[in-house]
Amino acid sequence: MKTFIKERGLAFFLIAVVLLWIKTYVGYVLNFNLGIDNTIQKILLFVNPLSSSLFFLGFGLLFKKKLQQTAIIVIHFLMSFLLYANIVYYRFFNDFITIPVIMQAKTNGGQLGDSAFSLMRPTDVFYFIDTIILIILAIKVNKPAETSSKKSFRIVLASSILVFLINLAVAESDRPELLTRSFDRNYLVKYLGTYNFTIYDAVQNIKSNSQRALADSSDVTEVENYMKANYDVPNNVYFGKAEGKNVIYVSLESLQSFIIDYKIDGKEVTPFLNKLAHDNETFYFDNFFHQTGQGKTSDAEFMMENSLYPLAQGSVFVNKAQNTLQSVPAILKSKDYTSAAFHGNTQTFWNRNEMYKAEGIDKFFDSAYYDMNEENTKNYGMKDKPFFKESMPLLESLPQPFYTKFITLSNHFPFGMDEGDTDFPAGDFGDSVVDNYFQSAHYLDQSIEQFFNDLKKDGLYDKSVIVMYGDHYGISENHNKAMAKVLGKDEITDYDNAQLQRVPLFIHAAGVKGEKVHKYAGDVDVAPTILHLLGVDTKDYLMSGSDILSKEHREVIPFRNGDFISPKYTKVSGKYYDTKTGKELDESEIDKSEDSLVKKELEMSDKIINGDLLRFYEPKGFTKVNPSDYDYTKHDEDSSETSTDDEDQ
Ligand code: GP9
Ligand code: MN
Repeated sequence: MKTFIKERGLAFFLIAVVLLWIKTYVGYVLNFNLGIDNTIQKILLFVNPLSSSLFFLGFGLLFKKKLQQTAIIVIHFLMSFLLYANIVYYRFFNDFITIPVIMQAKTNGGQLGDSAFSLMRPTDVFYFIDTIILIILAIKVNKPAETSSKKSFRIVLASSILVFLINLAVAESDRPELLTRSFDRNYLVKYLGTYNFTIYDAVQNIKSNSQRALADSSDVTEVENYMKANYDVPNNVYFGKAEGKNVIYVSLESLQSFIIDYKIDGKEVTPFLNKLAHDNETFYFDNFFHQTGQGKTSDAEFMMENSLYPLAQGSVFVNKAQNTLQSVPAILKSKDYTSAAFHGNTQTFWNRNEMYKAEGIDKFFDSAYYDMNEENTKNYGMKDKPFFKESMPLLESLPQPFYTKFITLSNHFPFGMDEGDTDFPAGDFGDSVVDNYFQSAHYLDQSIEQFFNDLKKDGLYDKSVIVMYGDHYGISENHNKAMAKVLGKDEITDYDNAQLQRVPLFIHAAGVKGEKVHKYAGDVDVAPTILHLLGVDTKDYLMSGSDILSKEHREVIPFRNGDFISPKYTKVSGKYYDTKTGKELDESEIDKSEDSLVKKELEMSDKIINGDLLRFYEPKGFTKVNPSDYDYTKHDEDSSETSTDDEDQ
């Protein structure tokens, strides 16, 4: 260590590190609204620029003499530039620069350059003053190192990696699966910093671009043949029966089917949904399974809108938003539908602001449109009751027919509601997460009832198809002990766990008689079902799903990890069970055709997504989506609601 400190030129390096570190931290605090909500996050925000400063500037030490100082200055400048570019970008978009954004800026010509200039301020000189200080130091004061400092480089590299690993470990403990789930750029920057985020983003892009680059138009033929052979002829009884109606999707956060008709202290947890499950105006599907992967809510949205499986790793919304898609909102454009998404959270979460553009969603009412005061919000954003209330005028302002989706939030892990939000009794199963779930599910149920009443009041109810689905499980396997008590079982086995992936699906189509449907189905099946009800034939589209109301509906439901469930078999972790009895089956007695089908299903969908094959495919009557036609920045004339964003700066 002594020799390390003694080496000539090292003082210069250390000054550069400290300057960049402190400047970056100040830059974060003054410019980014990262939602820091605990001490760990505060500490991480301060520490994270240190490892990057050490790591990148450390490469300067590989050079000799004057070149070493020049290299350090150049790296220092480039990093300052990256920080500053993010700051300017954030001032308008409330988001961070990603590689796809840079590519998009290229195709958009000089537009970004012009608007970037208008976002710069004279005080921004601050972000380059330290680079200037370094230049002056190099010229006037400091003597350059005689030799390249390979040893120092190694020490610096090792310490920067150590600081980074500690940073990452603490970040992961505060936010598990931070890197693999990659939910929000805000989160990545909050925990790891802008520099690490850029590296992360570049790696993700290289990975996905190489698969895309290797694909060509001939690859689409195999997928097309497979999917067209699997197309299910629509059922005459239902085809077109909801033609011209509005479409309202509701994502029921974390709602699992076991909650339907469940009672706590003799009281129904979800009385309103229970009524829908039993009336003869609503289709209720009691063997419907979520098929989401790491992208959770966003994976469910992706399947609902594209009828393709999500990715095996990471979120398709985050990783493939640059793909060409033929999504339901875009398909409905040919029938003059306007589309809109409603969600009381920031628009960057799950990269929705980018993906929705690729899906051709016209409007995105995100947190900027809602009164996000403390009483109205909990963890990620709006509580469901004020969310639906405040959504009504926005919904009513849309031209009809419309395609809309509402993403609810308050029934999200860890489920605890605020005092006064519910008087429903908590469960008593010795696990606070499970116990709270009943209260927040009850609150969600009441919010849906309120929404239905408002739709009835303004006449939209009779003009709409309402589709509601549980987006994914709410209670993970970590709570199996309490779940066994909830279900009155001795234990939750792998087989039980697969059964617990049932989520409720309701379809209420005004004027169409409904019933309880026991057919097995999954997320990818909803899009063809709804399109057929609306009178749009899906035969020309490349979709993985199978219309649930078709007589030919396929009842084998793949899970994203390759397991599956059908009325016959439940396959979990390589073992087969009889779905009816739960009895484990000997592999030799299994008919493997369902297994092969599941593999093929996932493989074909993955080919489309990883190869971005829809760019080579043109369905009849479909107008290609151009994402740059869409803009979700809230401008004042959009609504009279107050916005907390400073997009007008
Ligand atoms: C956040 C919401 C919840 O916007 O979609 O995300 P989840 O963790 O359920 O995917
Ligand atoms: Mn969710």
